[in-house]
Amino acid sequence: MGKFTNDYLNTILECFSVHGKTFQFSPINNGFINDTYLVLGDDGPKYILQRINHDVFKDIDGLMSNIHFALQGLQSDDYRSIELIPTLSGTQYHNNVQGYWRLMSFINDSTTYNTTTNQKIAFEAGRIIGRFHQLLQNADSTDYVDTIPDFHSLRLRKKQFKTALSTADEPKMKIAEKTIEFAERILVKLEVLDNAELSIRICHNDTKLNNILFSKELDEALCLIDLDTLMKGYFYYDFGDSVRTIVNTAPEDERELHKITFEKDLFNAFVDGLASNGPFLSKEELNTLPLGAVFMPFIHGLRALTDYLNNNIYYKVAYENQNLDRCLSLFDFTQKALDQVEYMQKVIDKKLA
Ligand code: GN1
Ligand code: MG
Repeated sequence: MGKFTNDYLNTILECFSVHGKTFQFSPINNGFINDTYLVLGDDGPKYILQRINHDVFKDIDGLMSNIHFALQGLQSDDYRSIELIPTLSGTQYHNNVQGYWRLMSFINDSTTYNTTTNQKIAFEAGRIIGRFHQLLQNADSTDYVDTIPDFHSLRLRKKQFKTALSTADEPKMKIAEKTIEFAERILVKLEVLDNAELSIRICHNDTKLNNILFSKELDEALCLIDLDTLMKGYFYYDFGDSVRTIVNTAPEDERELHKITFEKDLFNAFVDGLASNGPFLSKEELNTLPLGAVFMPFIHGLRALTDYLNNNIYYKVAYENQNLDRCLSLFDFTQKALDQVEYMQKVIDKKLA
């Protein structure tokens, strides 16, 4: 059942405008930050209940207001809308001693995938991410709060990594020696991205494949979920985070590194999906995408490595070395993406220019 009992969670639901008396709760355990429950009524899933991680998200009002603005912009016949269910007093979340709770509508007959080998899924993922960006491209960026400032800033992540290096236990440093060397090398290679002149967009910032909702029956992408990190950013963030989880058929903590692959067919299908929205990216943005696909697995790997060195203070871990395993896997894909930078640029120029 997880941390909270059914009875306790039912008392939380009583604070929201919902019909029905008692519900069953089934934890959804694939996130690393929030506590998430599927809320089941008599006739199946009804809502998604989440306790927002306040250690990570300090500005809950800013976060909820970002989501609120984005949901207003993400209105279109070809984009499924998610509803925030207000509390009985009309607020967007409920706060009690256990934290900050919010409730969202569940979209029937939908599903998510952690990985895929299916080109249709890769195409659909590209299509919906492009659509998300088109729908938000005229958003007023001053409406949006930087809820985690510098979330994908390499400068910040490098600084945090260096601090972790200076405080980590010797045995951990020894185990991760080669990995730390790899990190130092890639950090230098990615500096060029900092110099690109790019437009600021409202980004999702966590576009891994399992944050895309698909229709169960037809495998059509419906919308993006998990809007917590929705903030200003560059398109290559969302591009790179998708590539790392769509083009690689192994999960992000895969320990058998030979299973980690850069699947060209899936990459092409994903880019075709983006392109199916018509052109919306500038030449400068297109030029950053291949390195973006190196950048995103790298920055996640670096954050996991930093957290491993810090004794797992940020991510929820299922076992002691999970952060290191995630890092090794993410760095392995980083290298595989780096080997394909020229190839990616060719495909992008052909399909997206
Ligand atoms: C975290 O918990 P989840 O899966 O939504 C993290 C993302 C990472 C992801 C795992 C706020 O998100 O950046 O992509 O783990 N979110 C935050 O790779 O740190
Ligand atoms: Mg997330």
